[in-house]
Amino acid sequence: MFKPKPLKAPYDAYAPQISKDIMEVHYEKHYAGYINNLNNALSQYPNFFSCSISQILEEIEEVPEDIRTAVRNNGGGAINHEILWETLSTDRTKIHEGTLKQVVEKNFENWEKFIQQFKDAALKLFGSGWVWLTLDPNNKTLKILPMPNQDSPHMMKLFPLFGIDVWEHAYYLQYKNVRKEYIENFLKIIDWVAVEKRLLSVI
Ligand code: MN3
Repeated sequence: MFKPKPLKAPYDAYAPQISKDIMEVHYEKHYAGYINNLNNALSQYPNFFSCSISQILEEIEEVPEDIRTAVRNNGGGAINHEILWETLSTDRTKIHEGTLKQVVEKNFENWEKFIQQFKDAALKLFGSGWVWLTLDPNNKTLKILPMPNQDSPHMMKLFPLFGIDVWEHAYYLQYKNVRKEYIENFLKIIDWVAVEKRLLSVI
């Protein structure tokens, strides 16, 4: 069985960028629900519990057809939020000067261009989904990747470094329909040190 991963800080620690109410509902209802539904689906095929969620998603075609959609949606929902909890900061870290910045500059020319492209993609994504910064482990290139629903970059054998959740549940309680303001504020509380740690784990 998969267990929910804890947040790094209390629900109110991410305000004012993300309100306590959003963090609480997002964690306790949405995220916990994905974990629960994933466990329920996999309980018919308990061998999968010896794999990590990312391994299961990388080989999603190996998952029996009767539970594949449930695993895709809820396994994606589980791991996507785990990456979010890992890469959100309560201490307002600055852009890191090390490897992450160098790799971003190599792929996007400069940090500002990367941020602008990321914001544009997050604003443009239609409906529910996420926009990710991914690393291709084969050629070590970065890509800004919009994905619908809870689809995970792991399904495309890409490694997600961090992402923004643009489902309305992630911002509507606080920002209503003003997704642009949510995106701006969200980017102020990314833990770039944690993002760099993820990068260093695969390069
Ligand atoms: Mn969400």
